[in-house]
Amino acid sequence: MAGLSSDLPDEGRGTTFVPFPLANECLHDPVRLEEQFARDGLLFFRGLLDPCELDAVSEPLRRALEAEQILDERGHWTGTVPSNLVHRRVNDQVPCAEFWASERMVGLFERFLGEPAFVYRSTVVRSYVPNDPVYLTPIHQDSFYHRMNDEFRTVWLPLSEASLDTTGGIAIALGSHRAGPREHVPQPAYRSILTLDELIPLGVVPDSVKEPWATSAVAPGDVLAFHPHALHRSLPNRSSHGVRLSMDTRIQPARLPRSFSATHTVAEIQRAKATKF
Ligand SMILES: O=C(O)CCC(=O)C(=O)O
Repeated sequence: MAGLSSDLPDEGRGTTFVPFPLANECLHDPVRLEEQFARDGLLFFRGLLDPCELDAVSEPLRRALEAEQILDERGHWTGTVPSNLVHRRVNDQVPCAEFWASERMVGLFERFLGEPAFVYRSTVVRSYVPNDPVYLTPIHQDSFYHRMNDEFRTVWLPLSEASLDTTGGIAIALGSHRAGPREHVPQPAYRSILTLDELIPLGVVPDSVKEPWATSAVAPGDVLAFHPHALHRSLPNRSSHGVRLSMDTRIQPARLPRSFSATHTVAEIQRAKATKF
């Protein structure tokens, strides 16, 4: 029977992190790209996008956060902690689908998969304020939540600067995908960022992770892609006034069948869940 983990959100204190291996040099070499991905379960590209290309999503995001009084006009945190309702309203105001459909992103996705890609509609836009660890994601594998196939990749883009000592970011256990699916158990110290019910997220017990944790300071323009079985988690925001902004979606070969979460936005998925009960 699955155990119940009552750990407080693991703040990563005491954990030693290695940097994400850089994949920039492999971008135009499909064989090396595939080798690196098979070894690490992730591809990290520094400065791959021009930060201006991200304005199409980061400007509406910042405006939505200002309207919700989470950010002030200087882009600093106001001290207001967003509820999951606010997270959802903000998520809805960012034109993610249009951004992913841009020629630049479509070209990148094809390079990552080596074939035409389908982009999941369920993009998650994250705005993590200081000292609010309950909405961070516990250690998990995306394959646990998106089960149609194991051929998808998560694509994660920072929309603000983030690092271990400032606004946090994301950590991935290097090579952890190679051990396949892991047991996920309830993580009662966490809450899901976008669901409106009291659903307790499921995650992997920290002590069971033996692979080295990797993270790097990130900035808009960097691109991270990772394997469905790669163990990963949010890192807490330790800054005084910075809000960590990022967005993530999944891509899969266009030829494969598509799950409900692939073909629906987060808001649509939540509405569908609400009408079932
Ligand atoms: O951005 C984060 O903190 C976590 C992202 C995540 O869990 C995911 O993309 O699956």
